Amino acid sequence: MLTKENLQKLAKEKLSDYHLVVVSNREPYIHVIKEKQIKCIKPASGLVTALDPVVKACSGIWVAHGSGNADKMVVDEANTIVVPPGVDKKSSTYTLKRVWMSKEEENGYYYGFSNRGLWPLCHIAYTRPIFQHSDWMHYANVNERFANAILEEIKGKQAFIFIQDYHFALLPKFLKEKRPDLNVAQFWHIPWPNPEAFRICPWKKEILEGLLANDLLGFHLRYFCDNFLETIDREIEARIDRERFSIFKEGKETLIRSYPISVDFEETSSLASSKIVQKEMEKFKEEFDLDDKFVLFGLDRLDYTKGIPEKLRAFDRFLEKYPQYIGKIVLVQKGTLSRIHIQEYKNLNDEINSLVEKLNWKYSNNSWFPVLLTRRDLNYEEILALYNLADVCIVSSLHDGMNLVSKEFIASRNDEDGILMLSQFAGASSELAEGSIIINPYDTEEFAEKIKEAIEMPKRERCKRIKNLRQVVSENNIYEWISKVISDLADLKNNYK
Ligand code: GDG
Repeated sequence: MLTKENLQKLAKEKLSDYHLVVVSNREPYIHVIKEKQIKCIKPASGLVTALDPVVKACSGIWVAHGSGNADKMVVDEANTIVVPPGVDKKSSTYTLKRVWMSKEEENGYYYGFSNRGLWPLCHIAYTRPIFQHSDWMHYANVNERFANAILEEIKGKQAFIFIQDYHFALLPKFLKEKRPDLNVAQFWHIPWPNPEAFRICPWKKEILEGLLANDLLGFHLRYFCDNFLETIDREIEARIDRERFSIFKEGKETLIRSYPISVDFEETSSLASSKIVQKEMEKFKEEFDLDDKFVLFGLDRLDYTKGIPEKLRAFDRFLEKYPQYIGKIVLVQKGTLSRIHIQEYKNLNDEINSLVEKLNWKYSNNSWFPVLLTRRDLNYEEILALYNLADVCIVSSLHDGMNLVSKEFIASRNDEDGILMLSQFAGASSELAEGSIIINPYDTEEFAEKIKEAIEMPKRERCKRIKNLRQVVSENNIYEWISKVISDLADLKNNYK
């Protein structure tokens, strides 16, 4: 099993004479004003967990949108700050460079083209993408601004640029136009759809050409890589080399590879056994009155791709069919509010509220309610506590690049108990099918039956399943993910020499 320490060594060896630059929309450290003081927050994110130690080991640079309300107050004239704050060893710090944008730009680039356009385009969840010319213009401008910020920071030196996600489809091209010698890789964290779905995008050619400026382009699954190759085949003039799994456009090669992302298994597992998590479990048990009840648990951003209404409908059907469970089971659903400026997300929020209200009205008796929906911010310890209180963790995504919740749940269950119900449309199902209960969230009847199967499964069978799953996740942890990307990047560097 690859550890954080091995990974740091590997990154240092392989990337030593190059600057490592990570680019993402969200920053790894955010400065905010709280109680009249400037505080630095490290957002809970799998990506930050994985990349932070690597960027530290290489004393690299991280370029991201400065979104905190105190971000501007702490940077120097180049808009940079050394992070994490308060650490003075050079080998344990890196430079965070912040890129600014106005509300209007953020609305066009982030809420607009990225999340009203590309997000629904890439997820087959039957939410129609909205393409607006002004959003596209902001998207292109912001991508160019990121390119300029990166070039300014590396100052003509050799560098590996590792770009995260769909917010930056044009960035590789802007970089390569000015610095063709840079090594540029990008990881697309969401699905790549089939060519039929992708072809409606008015700027499809620009997006594909932007992405083909990468030397390496990664997706979670081989299936998404296949879709990407098919899309290229249909939409632009380029040669596809199916043996090398790469694309040649005007003599330039882009390797297409799959790297299934994961979690920090060891850290999650050891934190899950800590006293603080035990305490949180006791608190939740009391607050939610969970003793002697079957607990179903869901943790999702409130996003229409996550299948939350489908989960509620299946639970409704389950209670309808099996009333003997009334009063003996609860569904605890944590829903993190997300992208709430977008109308579809507001509608989803309303739909979920009304479904929960309907279910609770229909089945409640005395002080028991079947659904406990909470939106309050939870820290990771609280999340681990809820994973450990769950008899069943339900991931019912309609379409999901990977889904880290499923892997975190598995990593947290040191007691080797608990069932994962996993949508066949989550990328994670390609690794975790054996051991979890696979569902089709669109099939309410079958979903309801599988809830019954899950809660009635004998303990021996449950243990056998989760043991297998823990083996899979511990072997393919987050450090494996990033080390594979780094090794492939380093091979590219050798090709360039
Ligand atoms: C995208 C792709 C892909 C949630 N609520 C709280 C909280 N979380 C954390 C979870 C988990 C993460 O958020 C959610 O990750 P997912 O992978 O499930 O989903 P997306 O946000 O849609 O991520 C996805 C991922 O990128 C990585 O490539 O797997 O397919 O859509 O880590 O624990 N964390 C805390 N409080 C909360 O209330 N601390």
